[in-house]
Amino acid sequence: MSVEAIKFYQTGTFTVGNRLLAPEQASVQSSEARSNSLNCGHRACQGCGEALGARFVVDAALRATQGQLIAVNATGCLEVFSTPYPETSWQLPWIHSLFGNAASVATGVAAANRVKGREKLRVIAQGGDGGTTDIGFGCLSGMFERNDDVLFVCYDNEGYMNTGVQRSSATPPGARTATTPAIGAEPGNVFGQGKNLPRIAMAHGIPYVATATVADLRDLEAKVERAMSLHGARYIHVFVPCPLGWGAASHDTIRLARLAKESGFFPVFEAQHGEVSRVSKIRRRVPVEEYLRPQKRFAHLFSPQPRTQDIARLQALADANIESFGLLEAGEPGA
Ligand SMILES: Cc1ncc(C[n+]2csc(CCOP(=O)(O)OP(=O)(O)O)c2C)c(N)n1
Ligand code: SF4
Ligand SMILES: [Mg+2]
Repeated sequence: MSVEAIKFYQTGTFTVGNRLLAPEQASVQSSEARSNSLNCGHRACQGCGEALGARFVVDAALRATQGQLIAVNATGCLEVFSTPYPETSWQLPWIHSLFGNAASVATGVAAANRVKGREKLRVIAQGGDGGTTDIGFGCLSGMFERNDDVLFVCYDNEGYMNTGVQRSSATPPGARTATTPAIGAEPGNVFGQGKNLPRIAMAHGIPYVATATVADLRDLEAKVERAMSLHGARYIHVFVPCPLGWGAASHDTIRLARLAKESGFFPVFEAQHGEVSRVSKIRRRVPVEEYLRPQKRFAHLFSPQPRTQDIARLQALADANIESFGLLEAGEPGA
């Protein structure tokens, strides 16, 4: 499948697109037949990366399945802002699970479809990083281990945003959250290594694991399409900036996602049956500082005095990703 980056032909409008390309190369969003799965009227904050990511993911999954799709949604921002009872912004069959059991509910939906002989009906489960890396982790691991026919999508905004920005196991070191305040000798998140869910998913040997960001939406769509062309347990981890929780400008969502990728802080790759099969190379390497500075959750690393050791620690995480995933083009310094 050839994939063209999404082009914004008319800056300043909502026109997103690739309309001038052949239909098979055009993005899902540029198609008149797009399903608008997550409709207007939802209550996400301005610039919410999660709303953007979910819209692209579910629309792509709907196209890939010719509309034969059921979504299971863990508790979290995505569920809360899209379904204030009795309203909903979803344009597909959608079920709200508990905070921690979206993977199990999705497994049940897939099993029910099988029993009913609805072979074409596919299942997607989605949740935030808290619902995935923390409370939902056991259910998800079980879903992977049984190789249940579900695509699970994690929208990673690095914290429990729905309940007021608490720390999760996906919160980066040093970041300020409501439960890791920027005070004392070690301000911000004191816990260090985090929990690398894509790597853990790969360790289960499942057919497909991918990471993506909302800075490259065509890449995200293509990964969803690839995942839906396969059966068994599949996992996509999408990096989705959260302006409210990160203390970032709402117009910086795409820029921050791009900087996370271009600094190596968030590696973008695909893996099949436990082995990395493709990585998105860094196009213009930037220091991690460029990614950290626009976010108030890292402000204490720069003022009143620069906390050089903490910044160096974050840079070291990015460097380790660059090294282990081979994110630099051959010939680039450090490659
Ligand atoms: C068992 C249980 N504990 C706590 C909660 C409260 N709760 C609902 S959503 C949420 C955090 C969601 O964080 P995340 O999964 O990262 O999604 P986000 O809101 O960041 O998108 C919490 C703590 C709950 N609903 N159920
Ligand atoms: S708090 Fe963050 S994740 Fe939740 S709706 Fe606002 S921007 Fe989106
Ligand atoms: Mg979250």
